[in-house]
Parts: sequence; structure tokens; C-alpha cells
Amino acid sequence: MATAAAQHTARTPAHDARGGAPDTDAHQRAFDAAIAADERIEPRDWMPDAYRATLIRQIAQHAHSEIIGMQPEANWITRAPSLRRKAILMAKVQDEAGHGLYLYSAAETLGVSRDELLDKLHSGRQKYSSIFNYPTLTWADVGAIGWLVDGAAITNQVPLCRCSYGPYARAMVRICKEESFHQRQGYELLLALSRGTPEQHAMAQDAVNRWWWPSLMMFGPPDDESEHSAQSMAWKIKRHSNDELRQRFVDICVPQAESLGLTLPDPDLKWNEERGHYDFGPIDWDEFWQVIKGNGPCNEQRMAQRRRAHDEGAWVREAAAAYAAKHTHDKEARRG
Ligand code: BYC
Repeated sequence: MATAAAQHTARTPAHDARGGAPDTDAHQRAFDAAIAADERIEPRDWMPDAYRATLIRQIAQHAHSEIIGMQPEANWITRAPSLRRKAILMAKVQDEAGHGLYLYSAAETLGVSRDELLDKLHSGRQKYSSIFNYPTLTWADVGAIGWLVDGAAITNQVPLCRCSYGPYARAMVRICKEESFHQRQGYELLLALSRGTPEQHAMAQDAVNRWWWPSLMMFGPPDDESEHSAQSMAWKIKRHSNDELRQRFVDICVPQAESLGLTLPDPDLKWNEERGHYDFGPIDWDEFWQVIKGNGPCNEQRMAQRRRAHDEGAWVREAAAAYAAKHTHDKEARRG
């Protein structure tokens, strides 16, 4: 792989041979060669406008999902059944806020501001993951989210560590490590319930029944309806298609469900010797598109809570900005 300095020169030929206007064809060729060679694109490299726009769309929606995703689980912090469970859950919810911060920072390297992105979320112009529009009805839902939702997130996000855009790929490395702890805490919580009283076992089963299908929808529409997949895969932003990752997730979950002593709510789930994968039943895509359009069980509640939190946090942002300005002013005064 070329050094950062060499890459920068190759990909940012400022002028053509006659010293005229920037040569976009040369830029495009350098960009295509970098993608073909599996090199990383960095913020100061030239990139096609559509590549930049796709990254902003995906990273922003990913960031929004992380911070909206804090809500369903935060709902249980005050009612966690023990101090240990409460401490774990608080740490997990805080991690999600941190993931949002890494991702907004990665998006900002592409020339957008965090304010702009939050405005798009609050006005409904950018999406967040469908999964967070479902309610957390019982304590077992905290376990089901950890096991299934974080499990689906890891399956989707590990390949993003090899995404062609450097800042996104690097943010994903740390996020995946934390998601792995989240997934294990969910599994361990469900295992405790599954091995508990008959009522606890039933509560765990009910949570898995409700979260299974929405978790499969997290991977996005089927490949033949996925508007962006082909281009994003050609640019090596996405490394696998939505259906490939969904299948990988199903194959991982079936033996884990067996170890948990819980069943997955799909009568068509069956090992297919020929394919070397589990077959599974049809997904209700009408439900998916309805949730995305804003008609899921909790869309309104989630957005109202997000806007309220943003408004109530205005004084914190103002205080932080005033403190930063004072700090800069004092530093300059000391320099004389
Ligand atoms: N929900 O062409 P497609 C977490 C949209 S947070 C909503 O396949 P693409 C966690 C899609 O955006 C995990 N919308 O799109 C946090 C597009 O609409 P736009 C979040 C969806 O981008 C807290 C349209 O449908 N993970 O783990 O090629 C607590 C057509 O789709 C969904 C990420 O964000 C959906 N499920 O592929 C616990 C991962 N699926 O943008 C846990 C990063 C699709 O044209 N993102 N859409 O308006 C990705 O990997 C890809 O963006 C996706 C979609 C696979 C999600």
C-alpha cells in the first residue's frame, strides 16, 4: 500500500499538464485505482460527489440509529432487577451514545456539520434503523436486543471495518469491539431467564418471538429491491449484500437459540444440506416499509423524545461553546 503522502499526490493532481483547471478524469482514474487496489480513501483525497453523498447518507443514518437506539433500552434502566444489571445496562446505553459521536465525527470529515445532520434527523429527512421503532415491553427485551439486535449489528458492521473510506472503517473497529460485549450481555441475560422460573422462561421466549423478525429486517430490503447495494459494493463501502449478511446472521443464531433453550419463531427454519445454510420463512416486507415510512409502533414516540432531548440539551451545548471560546481566548491572552 502506498504511503499517505504518495496516495495524496496521486489522488489529488491539482492541475493538468498545462497547469490549467483540475483534471477530473485523472482524479477519477486515481480514485478507481485506489478502490481496485483495496486502498483507503481519506478525507483530503479527491472522491466522486456521489461517493461522498452515499457515505454521508449511510454514516449519518448509522449515527442516528445509535442515538435513537439508546431509547428502548434506557426505558429499563430504572427498573433493572439488580444493581449489577443496572450498571451493565447503563454502560451499554452510554456506549451507544459514544458510537453516535464517533460516527457523527466520521461524517463531519466529509464536509457536513453535526447540526445539519441532526436537523435532517429531526425533520425526518434522514432515516434511522427500523428496529428502534418497536417497544421494549418486558425486562427480557433488554436481553433480546443485546442478543439479536446487537448480534445483527455486529454481523453487518464487521465487514464495514474494511470499508473503503478510512474514518468510517476505523470508527467501526472500536464500535464492533463494544458491540461484541453488548451481544454477550444480552445472551447471558436471556440464558439466566431461560434457566429461571417457568414465568421467566416464558418472558424470554416472548421477547425472542417479538424481536426475531424485526432483527432480520435490520439488514435492509432484499437484494433485488436494494436501491444502493450494487453501487456501494462496487465502491467497497458495503462488502456483502443485504441478503448475504441476513443469511449469515440466521446461520449464527440457530445453534445459539438451541443453547439458550429457546425457539426461533419460524416454522420454516430448516438446515439445507445442499446450500449449507438454514432456510427460513418469508419476511413481512410490508411491515418493514410501513415502519420506515413512520408507521411503526413507536416512531412518533422516538422522534418526540429525540427532539425533546435535543431542545433540553441546548443549554449544555451553549455552555460548552462558551467554555471553549473562553479557553481559546485565555490561551491567546497568555501567548500575548
Ligand atoms: N432501517 O438500498 P438499501 C445498532 C433504507 S445501530 C431503516 O439496501 P443501503 C444499535 C436505506 O437507508 C445499527 N432504513 O440501502 C444501536 C435506503 O433508504 P435511503 C445501525 C433502512 O444503505 C443502539 C433504503 O432503505 N446500523 O446496532 O445500501 C443499540 C433502501 O435500502 C433499513 C447501520 O446503520 C433499516 N433497517 O443498505 C443497539 C449499519 N434498511 O437511505 C444497537 C450501516 C435499509 O435511500 N448501514 N434502509 O433513504 C448499512 O449497512 C446500510 O445502510 C444498510 C442499508 C444495510 C442498513
